[in-house]
Amino acid sequence: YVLKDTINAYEYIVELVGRLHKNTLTKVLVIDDSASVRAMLQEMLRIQFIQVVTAENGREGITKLWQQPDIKLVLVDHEMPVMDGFTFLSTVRRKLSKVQLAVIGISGSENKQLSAQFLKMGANDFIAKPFSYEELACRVRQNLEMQEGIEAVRYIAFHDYLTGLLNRRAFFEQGAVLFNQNIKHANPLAVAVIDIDFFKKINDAYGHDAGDITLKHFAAILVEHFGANLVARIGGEEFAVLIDETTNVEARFEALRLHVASAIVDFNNMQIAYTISIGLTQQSQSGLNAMLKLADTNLYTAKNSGRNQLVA
Ligand code: GH3
Ligand code: MG
Ligand code: MG
Ligand code: MG
Ligand code: MG
Repeated sequence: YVLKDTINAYEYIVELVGRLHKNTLTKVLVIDDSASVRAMLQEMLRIQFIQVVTAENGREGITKLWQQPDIKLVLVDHEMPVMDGFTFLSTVRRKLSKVQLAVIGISGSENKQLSAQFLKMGANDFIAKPFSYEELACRVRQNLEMQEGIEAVRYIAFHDYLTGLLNRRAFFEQGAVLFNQNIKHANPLAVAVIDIDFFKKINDAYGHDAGDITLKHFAAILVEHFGANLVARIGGEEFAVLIDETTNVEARFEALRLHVASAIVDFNNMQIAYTISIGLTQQSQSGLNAMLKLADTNLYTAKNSGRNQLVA
């Protein structure tokens, strides 16, 4: 009875925590033609606070996967009617890499080649039946942790630590993708390069920390105005925006400039005022770099014409 009560209490906690964290629970897809295997795997994962989605064959698995892009990991059987594990895997890998989705193959077959085949076809890992609860838990954990680690590294690689904006690398990579998509559909684009005026003087007069706060302050204003677009910190006090529409763009950047010019940064009893210069172009070019060059030329003109202005 003591054991039973303990199990009941544990189950209750699992249920409760599961319900509380419904939205943040890691989602795993289990694909197996056997209802009892699905039920067993579901139970084993559920007590690890994992949200389980199930499918009876590869085809159903594919459908669920495309419908639920928040699925982080798939446990897939080998032999199944309609679509087997290998076909499922090769279909998935045409769209999602090992880094984007972890797939663990499972099979009870005597054929020892299966594990190697699964791995060669792009599985992240393989579990042979019969397996212990411990082994399943460890392998699932390990693969999920690896995904999380890669995700964290990717975030760091593409974001600026100080402002949280996209960094220069992300701007050029994501910008090129956006640029090519829009060129294909003949959509007009706008590119702006924004530079804080006399930023060196802010550092000199108020200190480097105040300079950092000013950069964060500007980044927040920039997101307020252009958060729906591709916004990045591409240099020390230089920012870039790529917009895939051209209505009112000049007026919107002018509003940004005026907002900054009338704002005050409050830091350690210092009131810091600053301005920005903006180089904007809406002239279609063969590539993102060419557009940036035009925007840069306009920025240079803005700087040489007295700063705190927009040149388009
Ligand atoms: P201009 O109006 O011509 O742009 O003048 P400026 O002083 O803004 O330009 P300059 O290129 O001479 O100086 C930029 C300064 O920005 C130099 C550098 O020390 C500072 N800077 C670059 N990155 C950071 C940062 O992350 N934090 C702080 N506090 N300063 C930075
Ligand atoms: Mg099977
Ligand atoms: Mg500057
Ligand atoms: Mg400069
Ligand atoms: Mg600069």
